[in-house]
Amino acid sequence: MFRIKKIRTFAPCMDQNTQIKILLSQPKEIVITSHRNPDGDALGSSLALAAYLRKHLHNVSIVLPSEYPYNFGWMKGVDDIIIYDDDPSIAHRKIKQANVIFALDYNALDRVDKMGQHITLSDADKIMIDHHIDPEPFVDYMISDTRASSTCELVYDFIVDQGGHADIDEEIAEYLYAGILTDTGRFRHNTSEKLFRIVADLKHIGLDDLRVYDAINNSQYEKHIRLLGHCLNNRFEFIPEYHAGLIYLTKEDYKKFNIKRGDTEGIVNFPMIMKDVRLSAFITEQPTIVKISLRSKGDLSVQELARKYFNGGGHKNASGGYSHESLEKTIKKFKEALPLTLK
Ligand SMILES: [Mn+2]
Repeated sequence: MFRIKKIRTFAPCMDQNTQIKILLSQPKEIVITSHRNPDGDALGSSLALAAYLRKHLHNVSIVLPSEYPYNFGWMKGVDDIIIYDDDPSIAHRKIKQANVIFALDYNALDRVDKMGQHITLSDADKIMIDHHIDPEPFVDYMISDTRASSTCELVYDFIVDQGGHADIDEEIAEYLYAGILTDTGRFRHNTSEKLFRIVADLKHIGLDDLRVYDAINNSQYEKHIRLLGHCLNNRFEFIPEYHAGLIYLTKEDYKKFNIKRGDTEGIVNFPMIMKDVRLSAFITEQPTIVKISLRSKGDLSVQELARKYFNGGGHKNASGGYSHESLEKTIKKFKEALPLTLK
């Protein structure tokens, strides 16, 4: 799947940013891609980068593998995103025509499903901007930093490195903030001094942060509140000896509450509001797999737990994975892994 990098005509000593700058110095056909089940960071980084590149007269399309959650429908330009699941032929054509393809907020082609094969076959120059561990080298240029809170933070850096700080307007600031806000769990993990300086700069530019917060978070419907109540009252387990909280959802729950993509966003964080909880898991029975989301407080890392036991990974305080076993077995496995994680 990995291909040999094209032989470049640029001087070998030229740094990556300068090479990308030269690449983008003429208007190009650009496709921005991000991962399946796009979240605030995938959407925010894609829309921000698209808006920036359009200011430099590039023809930009955003192509995502699957639909975005309802609470991002307010974002300007989100309706113009091409969804591979809905329009595979248009998505394919756009990828085929592209001179430059950006891969945002994902580190491996299996995160974009069938779109991956089109990206592999494309001759376009490929640029990854991402913050997940162990990126696969399917791109020509890799901007990968696992210390970053979000891909939006890295897109901010990218625009600045390209000399485009003056291009960051209120709209771009809003997109970037949406990704930063969601990927840090509303500034509860992966924050840094640098990140707060970026946010301060976005505010200086004219960001209406409270409007973005409301649009994303205070936008739930009655069924979400009922579902949350069900999770906390009937599906929550506290494991005091390991300071762990667990919420799970069965296939029947999905049917009963008519749970759609994005409806369970943030539920993993609720056990964390308990004083005695240091680690939280949200385990859901999906059609073919069982998904697990993990959160932790402070120095306690859930990255290893996700990687070792659940084919996943992520960040110190926010990771995730999946299992091909039953819901019951996955819950059992999680509980058995706790003493090994917390030792
Ligand atoms: Mn992200």
